[in-house]
Amino acid sequence: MTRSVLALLDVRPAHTAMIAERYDVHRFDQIEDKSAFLDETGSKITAVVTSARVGMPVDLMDRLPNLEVITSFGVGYDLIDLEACRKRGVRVSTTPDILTDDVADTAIMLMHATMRQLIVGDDWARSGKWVKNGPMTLTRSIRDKKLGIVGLGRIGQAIASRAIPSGVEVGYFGRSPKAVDYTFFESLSALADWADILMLSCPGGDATKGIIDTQVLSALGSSGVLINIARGSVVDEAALIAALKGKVIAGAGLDVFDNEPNVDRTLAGFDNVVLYPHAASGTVETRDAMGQLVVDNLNAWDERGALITPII
Ligand code: 8YV
Repeated sequence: MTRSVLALLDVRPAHTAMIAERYDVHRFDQIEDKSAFLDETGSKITAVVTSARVGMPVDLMDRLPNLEVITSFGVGYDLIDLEACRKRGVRVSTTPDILTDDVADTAIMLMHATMRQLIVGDDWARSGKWVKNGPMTLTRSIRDKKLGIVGLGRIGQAIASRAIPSGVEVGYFGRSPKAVDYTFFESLSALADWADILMLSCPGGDATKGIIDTQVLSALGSSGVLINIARGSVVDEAALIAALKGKVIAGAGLDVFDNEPNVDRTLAGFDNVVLYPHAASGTVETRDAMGQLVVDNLNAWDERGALITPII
């Protein structure tokens, strides 16, 4: 009996095609009358393919009484209710590790671009301001600065190892101290007060929602910059905008936002903010590897009831 798979999106065309070759795939994002589809076919679905940004709505899971597994494209699982999955005996896989390098590279890129005002400099050279106004304003070196990392997981540690050769000192805040040579801070405010650059690489979800607030931004201070490659939900975006308006902090480099893809227009108006469209893992090489790992997890479940990279 061919397994029926519900794909909530096209993770990668080639990999969706691979899944369709082996399974009876239904592209939920392309079905007009979703409720009628679920009435008729919901009980046949035993696997779901989704992504970090689409997640798995619990009300949809309720319409899939025989769901066994969710294979997600991406490392974040803040949009998958793991407790609801556990209660239903549903297993979950993600695609960790293979995107760590590109995400860490993006974090370093945003850090340099923000500290050295790359976007301002590009405009200065491209627009003729250099001719009209002379040299661009001096920027800040990252050498000898303090990099405070919020969330020293795989990506956070990859960021640290990339930054140290550039002459930064690393400190971090997280659930607990790790066996690393970096300074652990007992509180986020203490880390922000110490840091020149506050780097967000923690998971999204309820536990980290809005933890970067007015108090933390004030602690980071007027020469401090914020870099976010975690989730938009981690930052109180209204507080960030107020801090940028009031020059409470010096700038920000952001890959993730509150209401993606609709970036707040005020945020987009600051020339000391570098914006990137949640593309930290967005390379052909990494997204192909992520797509393949989604396929491999699904096939492993189908063949032997096991997952390669399980979360639960
Ligand atoms: C997504 C991400 O994977 O992996 C994550 O958690 O946030 C991104 O890399 C990508 O945008 C596909 O949803």
